[in-house]
Amino acid sequence: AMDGYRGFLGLLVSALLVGFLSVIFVLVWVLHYRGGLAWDGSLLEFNWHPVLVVTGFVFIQGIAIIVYRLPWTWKCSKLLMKSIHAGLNTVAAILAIISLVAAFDFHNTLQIRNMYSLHSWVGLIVVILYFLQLVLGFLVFLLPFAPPSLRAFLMPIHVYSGLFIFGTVIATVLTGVTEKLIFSLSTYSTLPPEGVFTNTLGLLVLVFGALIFWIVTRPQWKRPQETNS
Ligand code: ASC
Repeated sequence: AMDGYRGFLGLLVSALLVGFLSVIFVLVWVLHYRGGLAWDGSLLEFNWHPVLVVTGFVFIQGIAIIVYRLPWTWKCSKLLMKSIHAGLNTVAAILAIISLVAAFDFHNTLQIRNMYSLHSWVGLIVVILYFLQLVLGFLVFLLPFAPPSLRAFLMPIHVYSGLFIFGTVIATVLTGVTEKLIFSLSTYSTLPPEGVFTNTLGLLVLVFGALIFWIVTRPQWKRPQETNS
């Protein structure tokens, strides 16, 4: 049991480190290489898009997925843990919406067409799915009205949908980073420092996803089942 706990802590610290580094990397990317941040319809407003996506939709969603796995929370009430899970996902959802506003607002100001790329299609679909998942999870699992039979039926679907959404977000980040580098870095094909740096950001996000996926799929690290929850 102690061994399992150590293994858990090692992976948790690694995930937090890689997630934190991803946020640092996206900030350095936009602040150092892409001119900074502003809310004025320019490219600097667009820069909020990757920052908010990596911070909220990747990092905060990843933590929200594994909150039930933290052993020191197992004595906390299920309702408290569900509230933290829902709360973190709500913060991530709000940041995701603001990130979309930044991208659309920038397009509209510069009269760039919206919703033509695969990145935009998959990205919009995954934000809509995330909101449906959030509202359904709130109604069924957090509010006290749903019968246990409905909860039991929907739980595997909620778990599957959550991991599918998280994986799709990471895939969408990789297409978005690629798009942005091809649009804005004319020397991308010569492997300049910004290309290496931003490719590394993409790898960090992928590794963060791999760590969260590993942690959440270990049956021995699940919160022990309450007899009545
Ligand atoms: C809940 C809750 C659980 C699951 C379970 C579904 O709301 O606290 O542990 O749903 O009842 O089988």
